[in-house]
Amino acid sequence: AEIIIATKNAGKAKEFERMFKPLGHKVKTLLDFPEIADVEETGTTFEGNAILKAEAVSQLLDRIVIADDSGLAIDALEGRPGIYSARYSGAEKNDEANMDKVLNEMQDVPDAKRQARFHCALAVAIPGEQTYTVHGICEGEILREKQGSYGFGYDPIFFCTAKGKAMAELEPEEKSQISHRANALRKLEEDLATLFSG
Ligand code: ITT
Repeated sequence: AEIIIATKNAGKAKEFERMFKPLGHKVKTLLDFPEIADVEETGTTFEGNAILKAEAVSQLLDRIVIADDSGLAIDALEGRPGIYSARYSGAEKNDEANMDKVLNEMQDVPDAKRQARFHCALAVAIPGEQTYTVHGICEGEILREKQGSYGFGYDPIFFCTAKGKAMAELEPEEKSQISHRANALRKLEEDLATLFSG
């Protein structure tokens, strides 16, 4: 079936397409619905923001909609950038500037204290039913410089423990095995088979 993901982030969109394909689903995102305005992310948690995005778009389209709210939490920065990951460096969404800000803030943090993790909350909004969420994480460390060119966002400065490489050095299919997004989606697989059967 066709699954709608309430995201305007092209990097997320590509990953969802890749992950849903083997499950037999096609993905549409807000990049396919340019008339739908940005939803204000006024929540205080990944879950809260994912619910806001999923419900807003589900109401507009009267369809089942999944939203992804995600980000990077760095221990030495008390969990920042966290829910502010997309705009950490300022008003504009700018991956390079965001990474530069993190590298700068992490400059004096020793190797032993560079632990971080990606979070992904997925919200499923179903017309007439209660919205629910699942959550996935991916553990790693903040590198001292950018490495690799795959992926998006903070991938070049994130050393992925599970793979022993920078996230941006992983081929897309490798990232889709171990990412926070993949770990969250795995928890939805059975539900999706039921929700979108036929
Ligand atoms: P939508 O709300 O339209 O989905 P967004 O980019 O604004 O797009 P978020 O508010 O969830 O989405 O912010 C997520 C940010 O966290 C994203 O912009 C990246 O900077 C970072 N991020 C999330 N997942 C990531 C990943 O797999 N790799 C690298 N960075 C990631």
